Amino acid sequence: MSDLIERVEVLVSRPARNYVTLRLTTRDGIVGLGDATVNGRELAVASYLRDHVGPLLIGRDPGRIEDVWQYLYRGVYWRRGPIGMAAIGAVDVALWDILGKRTGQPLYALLGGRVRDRLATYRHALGWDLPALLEQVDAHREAGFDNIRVQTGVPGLDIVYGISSGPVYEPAGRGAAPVEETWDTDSYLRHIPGVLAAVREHVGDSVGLLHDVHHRLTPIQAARLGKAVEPVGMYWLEDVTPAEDQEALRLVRQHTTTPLAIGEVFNTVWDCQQLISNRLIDYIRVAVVHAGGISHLRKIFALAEVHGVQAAPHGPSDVSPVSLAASIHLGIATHNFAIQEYMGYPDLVHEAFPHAWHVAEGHLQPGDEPGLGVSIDDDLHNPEDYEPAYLPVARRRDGTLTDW
Ligand code: KDG
Ligand code: MG
Repeated sequence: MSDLIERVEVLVSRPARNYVTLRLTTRDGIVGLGDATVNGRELAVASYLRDHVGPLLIGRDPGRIEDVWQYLYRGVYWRRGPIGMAAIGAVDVALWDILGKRTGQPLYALLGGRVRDRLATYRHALGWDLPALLEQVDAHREAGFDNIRVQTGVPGLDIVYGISSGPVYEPAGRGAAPVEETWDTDSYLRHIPGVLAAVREHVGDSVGLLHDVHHRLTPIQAARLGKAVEPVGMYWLEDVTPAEDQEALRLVRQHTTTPLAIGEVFNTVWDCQQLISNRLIDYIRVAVVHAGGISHLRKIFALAEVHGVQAAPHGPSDVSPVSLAASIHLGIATHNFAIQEYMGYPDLVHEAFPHAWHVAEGHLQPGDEPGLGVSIDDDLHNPEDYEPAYLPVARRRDGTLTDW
């Protein structure tokens, strides 16, 4: 049969930053793309795809998307986890891309069609101090964005999550080992409510303000923060506690009405089943790339819909334009999809992955090309460019390791 999968390629490349991209080609020349980037563990997922998954795909029917998902998930016995689920996710997205191209339809049409005219997004504003932060907030407002994530420096700390010396933030540092940062929760908790209140005062009521705590607080500290910022009227506080302790959020919830978002490090519906079904969160942040692709995200979002939880996927620069495309198509076709993070990319990344998705009037649009609407410029995906790059680690002032 001419439509079976004939070629499986795993591209590890560095157009400005590391990405792992899966390219499947059918015998009749249809190409499907998937993103398998796991920041700081790129070669592990590349090997998983090349050595264990790729050989199983040759000669398979790309139209059996759900069956391939189940085969790669149930057939492996060692289930879940970021590496395996990113690999499965990449295959799943590539198969949806092939289906779109074979039928000549943009992916959102195959996912049920538009439920909204445009997709809300949020951008990042970062500044060491309040004037620098407000400058970036104003720039996003002027560019038409209504929802802004605000991250700022903490007095006494040299490096803080979400902040960089330049305007573009890249969490992964180049080099053979992670950068070590010092973290001080008390200083952070003393400082951040005042910053968020000052930003609210500056922008007025109509702007959605988001803040990422990056897993750093104990449940009672998170509860205190949630209460302290209630007058600010946050869109959400993200990742207030370490993500694997689902019960922690029950305690936070009992103390505050500030909306809670979590889930960028979750890989399956089973990682967030309790959080969703017990209504302990307001937004689920799972990403196409890290939680098993479009097929699995649809299941997570369906569970969330039943429980009044909204979808708000992760979208930093390490989620490639391929995954972002998948998320935007899903978002335009999913009723309980609230907002898509869009951190933005260096120019070279846009050139390396030419894409139909785009920003229009402060919102995201998927474009109308068949499938994902993303291609690859092979000249910008040179395997020799790959360089080890790790996410930082953090230690408290006494030297104990803490969540980064
Ligand atoms: O690879 C890790 C980053 O993607 C993460 O630190 C970004 O927390 C993040 C966010 O919300 O975008
Ligand atoms: Mg985050």
